[in-house]
Amino acid sequence: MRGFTFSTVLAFFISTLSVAAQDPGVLRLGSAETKVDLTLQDLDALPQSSFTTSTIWTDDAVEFSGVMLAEVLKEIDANGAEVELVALNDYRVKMPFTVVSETAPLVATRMNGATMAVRDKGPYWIVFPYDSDPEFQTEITYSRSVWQLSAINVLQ
Ligand SMILES: Nc1nc2c(c(=O)[nH]1)N[C@H]1C(S)=C(S)[C@@H](COP(=O)(O)O)O[C@H]1N2
Ligand SMILES: [Mo]
Repeated sequence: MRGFTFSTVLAFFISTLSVAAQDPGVLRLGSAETKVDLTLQDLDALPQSSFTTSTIWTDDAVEFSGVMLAEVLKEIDANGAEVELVALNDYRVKMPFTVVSETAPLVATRMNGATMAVRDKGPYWIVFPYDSDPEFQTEITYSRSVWQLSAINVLQ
């Protein structure tokens, strides 16, 4: 009887967990027309970019590498007024499409060549080349620097 109760409770917890948790390695890309799930393998297959910059989150300058947000958005032919960035903890911020350029921001998949654990702001992190422009050293840009990125939504 006791064994039955324990395994029943265990099975319940396991099924609850698998429903509740989104795989942190999956980046959901969505617009009104399309939804695409991108894995690290998918992101690695897109054109890669990198830059080295200091940040308010790190002691030293670091090299970020990954895929420019502009390149990721091309995957769904995205065009809209705003891009909404969503984190694993449901932190979300909207920014105008005009912020997205060929040089920023980057959907970073690696810091100093290594993938990032969720506890290290990974696996995906929206970063800007902060050192390259005073405009990137502002509260608004910091608020758009979403770590533990889980979804990108294109809004009309
Ligand atoms: N995932 C996630 N990213 C986030 C946030 C957050 O709460 N969760 N806060 C944003 C805001 S509002 C700012 S100003 C910067 C700076 O965060 P920190 O100074 O708390 O490290 O991170 C941004 N990125
Ligand atoms: Mo902020």
